[in-house]
Amino acid sequence: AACSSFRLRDALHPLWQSELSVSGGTRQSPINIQWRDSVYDPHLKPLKIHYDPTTCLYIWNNGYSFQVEFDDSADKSVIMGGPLENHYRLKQFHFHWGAINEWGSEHMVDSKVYPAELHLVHWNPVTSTSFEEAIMENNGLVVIGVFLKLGAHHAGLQKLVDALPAVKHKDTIVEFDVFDPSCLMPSCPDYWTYDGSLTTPPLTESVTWIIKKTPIEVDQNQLEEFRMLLFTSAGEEEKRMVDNFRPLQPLMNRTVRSSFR
Ligand code: SG7
Ligand code: ZN
Repeated sequence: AACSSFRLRDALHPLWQSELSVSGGTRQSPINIQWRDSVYDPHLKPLKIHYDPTTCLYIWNNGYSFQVEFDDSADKSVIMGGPLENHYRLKQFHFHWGAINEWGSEHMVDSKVYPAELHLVHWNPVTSTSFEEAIMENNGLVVIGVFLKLGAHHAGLQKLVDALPAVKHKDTIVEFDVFDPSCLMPSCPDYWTYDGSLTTPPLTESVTWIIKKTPIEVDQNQLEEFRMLLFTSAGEEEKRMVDNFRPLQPLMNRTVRSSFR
């Protein structure tokens, strides 16, 4: 029931009206990960994350989500290992969430939806000279997805939540230094990986997705603070920033690999 209702709402949502005209590709995201159809790959290495907290720059409301941006001018905050052939630089992270706890994540696992999903966006500095270039390149980007579920208060997330009132309106931006996003990573190393796309325009099929199996826990108040943000600029009629996720896309001819049995 939740499924059919959010499909309808998505089709009506201003964020996605432009998408109705985008023709379908062959490796679009997000997807429903069917646990039993995923294939264990013993060659998948553990993902290594080295984030330098001093590369964190600022937080902004871009009218889709709130986003934390990093200095990516050198190999300071990088990931490697996992399914990757070289290191990738952290550019930004952002979240997708629902108006209520029953939906909000972009990916699903066995049709289970989480109330929110964190995306850490990285680019390949070996095959591209900039993030903008990497967006257009096959496997130019790696996005790590982490599900958020309702549970205990998350102390690491709270530093972010405390900054949100300052970026309530679209196109507002404030400094946000010295933050290590690895505090938002679940301790369990298990993940799924598949070839996909950006989930917002330009929807380019340039993303290696790494979806962590285990969610992190956040409390109700923290999710409510996400829902206080606005899609709209100061002076406009207020529209709450909620339901900023793309609907599921067909798996087509793809295999989801797992790092775990
Ligand atoms: C959000 O998701 C923003 C976008 C991001 C997009 O709308 O974070 O970032 C910027 C720079 O506007 O697009 C190219 C890019 O990172 C899609 O990212 S996602 O596929 O991980 N959801
Ligand atoms: Zn995203």
